[in-house]
Amino acid sequence: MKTSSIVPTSPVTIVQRRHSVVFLAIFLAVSSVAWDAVRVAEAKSPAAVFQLTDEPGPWFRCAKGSGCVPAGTQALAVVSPGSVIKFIIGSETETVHTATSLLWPLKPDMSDADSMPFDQPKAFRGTQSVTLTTPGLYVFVCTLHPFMLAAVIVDDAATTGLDLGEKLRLMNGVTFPSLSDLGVRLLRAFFLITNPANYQDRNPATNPGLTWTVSLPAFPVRLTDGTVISLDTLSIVSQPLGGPFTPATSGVGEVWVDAEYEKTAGKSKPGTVTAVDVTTWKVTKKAALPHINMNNPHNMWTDWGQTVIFQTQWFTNKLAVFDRETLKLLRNIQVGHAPAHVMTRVDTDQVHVSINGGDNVVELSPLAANIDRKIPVQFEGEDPGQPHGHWMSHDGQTMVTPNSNTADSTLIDIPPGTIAAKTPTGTLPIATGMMPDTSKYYVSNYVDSTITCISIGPPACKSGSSTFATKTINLLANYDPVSGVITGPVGALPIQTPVSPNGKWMITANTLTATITIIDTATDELVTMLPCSAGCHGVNFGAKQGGGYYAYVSSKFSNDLLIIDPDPDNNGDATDAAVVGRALLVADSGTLMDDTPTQYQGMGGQGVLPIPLVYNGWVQNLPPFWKNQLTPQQQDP
Ligand SMILES: [Cu+2]
Repeated sequence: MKTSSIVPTSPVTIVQRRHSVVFLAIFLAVSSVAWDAVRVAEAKSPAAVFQLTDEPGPWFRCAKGSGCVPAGTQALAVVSPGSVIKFIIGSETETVHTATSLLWPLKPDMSDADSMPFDQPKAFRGTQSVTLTTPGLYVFVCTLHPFMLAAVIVDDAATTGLDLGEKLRLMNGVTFPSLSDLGVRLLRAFFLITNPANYQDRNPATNPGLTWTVSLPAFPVRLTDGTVISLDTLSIVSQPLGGPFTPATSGVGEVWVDAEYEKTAGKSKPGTVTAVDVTTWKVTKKAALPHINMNNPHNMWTDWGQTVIFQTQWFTNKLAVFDRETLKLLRNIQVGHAPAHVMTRVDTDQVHVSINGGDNVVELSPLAANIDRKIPVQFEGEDPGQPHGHWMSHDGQTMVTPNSNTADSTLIDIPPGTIAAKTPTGTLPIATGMMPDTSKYYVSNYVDSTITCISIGPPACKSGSSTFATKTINLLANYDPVSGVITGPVGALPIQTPVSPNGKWMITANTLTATITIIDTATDELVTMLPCSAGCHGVNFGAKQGGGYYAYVSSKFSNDLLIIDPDPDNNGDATDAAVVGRALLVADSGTLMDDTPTQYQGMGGQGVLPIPLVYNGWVQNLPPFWKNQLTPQQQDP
């Protein structure tokens, strides 16, 4: 097959490839015997092999095969109909993943493309293959780590431009024209996410003009109604970026942020844990833990004394524990595949780690010295829930999990470790937030762009003057996916969604729209939206000096931390919420470090942990040193 050696890198080579595909089609038309031989050959040698990695950008690295197309991204393949695509989860990653169809084309009769949807019953190590025949754009995602993306374009050689498909369908069933605002946003997002050269550098020292470019390749693509455009016309060119600025009022303590993609000299795997002093807004500490090759640090919590950082390594099976002051490693304990989030239990100081690649939450003894229990999130015989961002109640009695694999949420009675309730959610539930009185909790549904409100006791989810056991809040209600018209607060692909310590607001980081949405828990309605950075991801609340709270927001494809004041005039109403500061996550000469940053500095913002902990239940346990820095109201929310 002549096509196997041609790798399109520019429109010119695309055309060359097209000619050879046409030639191949003619050749095959005269020989069905040859066609069979080709099918056998394809089955043996896939048109594209995606190697799953722990490396920022090429998480699905198109490793070999005729289809791999270098286009800034290394996660794109262009293949002919009938091609076999292979996914390998092996030596280049330390944990389990999935290769799941996130998006696929529809046939003219509006039915799904052949072989779609494509998924596995649970996260795995090994290989999976899928044969793609229907022309159009396919995007594959890991449902554990949803920034891991691969794209395959199945191109019909008889048409002009690479076929993206007339209409596309998301894994939750939503259908939209490829030529639409949503289609364009998703295309840009793919080339942004999978190519770190497109990330936002907000450091004036390395990006003096503070501009941002997202480059898409100059490939001709065919969209709805046969419209052919060059993909690079969708590029974002030299857009101005906000740089660092400091809030007028200090915070209390420090904020730790997982810069999950930052590379350092002393290890092969990515990720640092970065501390920002919230009175000087400087990076004071950066832990890379090179001696354990810390891999993709994702989420953190601390103990009663605020002395250690519990650090999940999302692309391994381990939880690291290090000293918050000295960065000295205390232990690196095996907990289970793809540990995602960690929180403590206020009554015992035990540590709970969600096992995203499995079926349970691990409970460890104080300071994570030993594993005490594994608490299942599903009933016996059910598919593993693969829980992600759990939340714990103010009294240590209740835990809730968003089960990314089973589109539901589990309410766990912690002392006996039993399931009190399981409630259906939207597609790919990823994080939770809970009211300080344990009356209700919220689940963000990543693919649906919705929030599910779930009552814990009597109905507590508000709709007008009524209360309901559950409620779905649509973060896209004010958005037209075709025209792109926005008529109110909007959030697409929501992630972390904590409730403020005083129970008044829930703040959600939305990764596709780069927006922060705020929901008033008294009405369970959206009240406002604020701009975020690319890949908006993590949120947690810390104390504002003199009273009130700041929400600290991290972003994956940017090197900043946003400081949000949800209620600047302190009247309980969040309609005047504002971005009051932006801190850089890049080390400077005053930063205590255990390794030297080399690449993607401060990038990959995910877990956020303000010290001292100020959530109800945790704040009461603070040592005097921290408690004395809080107002009476902050000490007893
Ligand atoms: Cu993954």
